[in-house]
Amino acid sequence: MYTIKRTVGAIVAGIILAFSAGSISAADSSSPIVIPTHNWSSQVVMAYVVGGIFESMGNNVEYKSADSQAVYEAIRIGDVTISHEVWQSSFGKSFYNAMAKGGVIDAGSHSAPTLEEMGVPTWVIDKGLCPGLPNWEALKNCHKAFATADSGGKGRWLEGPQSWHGQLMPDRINALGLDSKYVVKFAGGADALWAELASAKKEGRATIIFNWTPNFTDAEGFTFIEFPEYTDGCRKADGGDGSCGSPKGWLKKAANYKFPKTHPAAYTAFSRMSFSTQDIGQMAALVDIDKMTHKDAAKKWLADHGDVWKPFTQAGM
Ligand code: TMO
Repeated sequence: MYTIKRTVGAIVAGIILAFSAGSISAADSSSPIVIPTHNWSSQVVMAYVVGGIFESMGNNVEYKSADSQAVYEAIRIGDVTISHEVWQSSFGKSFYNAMAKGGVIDAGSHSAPTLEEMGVPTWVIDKGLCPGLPNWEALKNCHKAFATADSGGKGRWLEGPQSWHGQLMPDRINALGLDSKYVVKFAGGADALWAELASAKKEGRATIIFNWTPNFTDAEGFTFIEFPEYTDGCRKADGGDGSCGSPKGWLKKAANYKFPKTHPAAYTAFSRMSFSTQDIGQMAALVDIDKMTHKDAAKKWLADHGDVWKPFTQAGM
C-alpha cells in the first residue's frame, strides 16, 4: 500500500513538473524555420535579418525562394513557416484567402504604414513636367510627357513584375477612362524600375513607375499619384469597377498555425517584431544604393541596430 502510494505520488509529481517546465520555457524544435525570399530588396534583406534573429536565439533556419502570391498557400500547408512582409495592397487577398482555408495565422503588424502605388520622382513635379500632379486627373493632359519608344504615342506606366498585381493597373487605366492615353508595361524585375528612375533623371524626362513605401526611394523623394480613394471591394478582382487607387495599408506578418507550438520562443519573438519606415528603408538602401549583397546588408543591419531587434527576443517585457 505504502509503495503504491509512493509510486502514484511520484508519478503525479513528475506530471506536475513536466507541465510546469513546459509552460515556463518550452524548447524550440531544432527543425528549420523556413523563411521565404521574394523579388524586392527589403523583403530579401529582412528575410536574412529575421533569420539572423532566430539564429541568435539558437534556432535553425532555411531560406526558400518563393512566388510572392503562392507563398500564402505554402505557409498554410507548412512548406514555408512565415512571411515577414505581407503588404496589404499586393498580398492582402492571397493572405486572407489562405487564412480562410485554415492554417495561416496573423502574427501582427509592423509599425510602418505602407503604400504601393504609381507615382513620379518628386523632381518631375518640381520641374512642372505634368502640371496638376499628384492629382490623377492631371494625367489626362500630359500623356505625351510620359511617352516612350515602346508606348505607341501613349503615356507609359511602368508597372512592377506582373507576379505582384496581375491586371490591377490595366484594369485601373480602363476604369478611369485613361486607356486611350496610357498603356501599362510590366518591368521584368524591381531593378528595371530603379534603372528607369536613374535614366529618366539623367535625361530630365518625366516617368511614371510603380513604387512603394517604405523603400530606399523615400530618401530622395518620390510622389505617389492621388487616385480616387480605395474602398474595400473597389477593385475589379474584388467585384468593383476598378476606378480606385491603392489602400494606405498595413504591413503584416504571417505564420503557419503550428509555428507557435513547434518554436514557441522564436514565435514569441516573431510576434513582437516590428520594423519602422526607417528600418525598412535602410534595409532596401543597403542593397539598392550601397550595392551590398542581401546577406551582407542583413549582417550589417543587425550589427548596427541591436537596439532595435534585441528587445524582440526578450519576452515578458
Ligand atoms: C510588394 N511590393 C512591396 C513590391 O509592392
